[in-house]
Amino acid sequence: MDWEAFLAPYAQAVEELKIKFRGVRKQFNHETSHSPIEFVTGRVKPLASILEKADEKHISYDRIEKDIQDIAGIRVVCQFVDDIYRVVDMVRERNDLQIIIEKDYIKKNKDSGYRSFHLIIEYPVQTIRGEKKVLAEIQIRTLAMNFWAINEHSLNYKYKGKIPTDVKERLKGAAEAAFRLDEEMSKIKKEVQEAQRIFHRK
Ligand code: 0O2
Ligand code: 0O2
Repeated sequence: MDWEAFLAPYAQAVEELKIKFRGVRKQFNHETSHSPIEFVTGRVKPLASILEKADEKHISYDRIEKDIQDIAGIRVVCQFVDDIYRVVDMVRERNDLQIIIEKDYIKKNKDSGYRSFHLIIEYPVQTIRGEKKVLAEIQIRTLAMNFWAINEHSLNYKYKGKIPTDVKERLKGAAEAAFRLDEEMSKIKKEVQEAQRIFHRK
C-alpha cells in the first residue's frame, strides 16, 4: 500500500479547507464587528493513528477511506456557543462540500464530558487523475470546550487511554465548569448588547 499517495488528497483537503475557513473569518472581521470564528486549525491524522484505529475497530485496509472519517480534520474554534450554530448553518449553505453526518455533542455531551459539534463532510479534491471525493471531519467548539478537550486529550495520551477513575470524575466536573463558563459568557454578551442598544436609542 502506497500510504503517501493515499494520504495526499487528504493533505490537499486540509490545506484548502483551512484557507477557506480562515477566509470566512477574515471577511467577517472586515465587514462586521464580530466573527463567529476565533481560529481554525487542521491536521491529517498521522498514519500510525490511522492504522491503530483501523486495528481497534477491525477495519480492513480497503475500508479505511469509508470507515475512518477523520483522516482529514479541521477544527473551528468560536468564542460563544451561538457562534457554533452560526458556523454550522454557514457550512450547510456551502456548495463546495456536502454534509454526510451531523453530530451534536453539545446538546448531548459524550460520557467523558466532551462537547463539540462534528460535521462529517465529503469534499472534492482535484487531482491529476480527475476529481477525488474525500471524507473530512469538521470539529466546531468554543474556546472553553477546546481548552477542556486538549487537556483531556493529553491526559489520555499520558495514561494511554486508561485515565484513572478519580481523574475521570474530575474531568467530568471540569467539563461542566467549562460549560457553565460558556453559558455565563453568553448571558453577559447579551446584556452588554442590550445595554448598547438602549444607549444608542438614547
Ligand atoms: P496532538 O497530540 O495530535 O493534539 P498551521 O500552521 O496553523 O496552518 P499547524 O500549526 O501545522 O498548521 O497545525 P495546527 O493546524 O495548528 O494543528 C496543531 C495541533 O492541533 C495538532 O496537534 C493537531 O493534532 C491538532 N488539531 C488541529 N486541528 C485538528 C482537527 O481538526 N482534528 C483533530 N483531531 N486534531 C486537530 P499535535 O501538535 O499534532 O498534537
Ligand atoms: P484524534 O487524536 O483527535 O485524531 P470514536 O473515535 O470511536 O470515539 P467516532 O464516531 O469515530 O468515535 O468519532 P467521534 O467520537 O464522533 O469523534 C472522533 C474525534 O472527536 C476524536 O478523534 C477526537 O478528536 C474527538 N473526540 C471525541 N471524543 C472525545 C473525548 O472524549 N475527548 C477528546 N479530547 N476528544 C474527543 P480521535 O480519532 O479519537 O483522536
